[in-house]
Amino acid sequence: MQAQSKKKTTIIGSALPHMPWEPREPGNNNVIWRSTNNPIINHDHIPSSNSIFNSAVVPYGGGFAGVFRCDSKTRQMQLHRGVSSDGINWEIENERLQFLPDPNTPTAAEINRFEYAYDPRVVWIEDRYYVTWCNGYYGPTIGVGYTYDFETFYQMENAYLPFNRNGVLFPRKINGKYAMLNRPSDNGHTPFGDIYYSESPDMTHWGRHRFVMGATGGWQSTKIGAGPIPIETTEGWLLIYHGVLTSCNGFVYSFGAALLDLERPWQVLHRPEPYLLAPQAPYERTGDVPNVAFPCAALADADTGRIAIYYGAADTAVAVAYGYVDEIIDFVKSNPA
Ligand code: BMA
Repeated sequence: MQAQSKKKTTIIGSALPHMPWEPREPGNNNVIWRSTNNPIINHDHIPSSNSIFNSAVVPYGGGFAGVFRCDSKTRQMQLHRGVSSDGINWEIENERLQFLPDPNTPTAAEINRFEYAYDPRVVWIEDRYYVTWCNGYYGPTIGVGYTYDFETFYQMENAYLPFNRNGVLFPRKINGKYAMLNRPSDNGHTPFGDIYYSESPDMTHWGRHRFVMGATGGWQSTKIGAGPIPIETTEGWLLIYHGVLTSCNGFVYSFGAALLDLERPWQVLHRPEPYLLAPQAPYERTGDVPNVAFPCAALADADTGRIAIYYGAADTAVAVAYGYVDEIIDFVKSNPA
């Protein structure tokens, strides 16, 4: 493995020279490595929070913006907005964000009510930032909304019937349709779960569902779910996803990577057996839910191939890990499933 050097560039996207970054420490031979600032957001970062974890960030303006999962001191699961100049130090609003009904969706007001909201993803598509999240509507399903400015957020129709989690949009239309990975589930802690692909002409009606990949063995033997927005590369969509195993003490959440076909993303090109990161740091092992590393966002610099993965640690705090896209792709390709 190459140390900290720029290799071939494979990300199809924009340069992001100001993204957060720390070089791999000498002697660390892992494909990705943790920030020395972890956890970058602690559980009590805002006065109202019990915990802040599985959260989504994107480049915005000259800096970054995000939608954060902040569980309140009543243990309500909520979304909060935040901004940062460096991607590490965040100003998160103390009050939860409240979606307005999308004025372009005539029926949006009918479902614009708050039950709970968690595990957001955010992506820029065409002209706005779309937010998807696990939305309480008689059980968990995928909420869909958007914002132009991270101040006003509009809520559209839910994408699916309950129960579904981990709705993750692709950053562009595929074959002329919006595309979303998702994970049908149950109303509880779901002892199963495979990743599916769905498409939509209008961000409202979702269909033509395709199986992408399922739970297999080891760290991903119980269930899997898409993590950050897939990263487009010349080798395919780089999908970072979480995998869960069931130990005698409960679920253990790690994350790994796979490559999906660019125009038919339900076709898996490569999927290695080993994980990229398992909960082994103290802040991943200990917290409100021990042994959880749950990625929801990634920043990528197309110029240098650097990637920063944002993940929730032990359902308590937000952490970051770094890597090079080319090394991650080499890892994905050289470890056949
Ligand atoms: C999942 C979701 C995640 C959470 C994980 C571990 O079902 O609720 O938000 O991080 O469980 O508790």
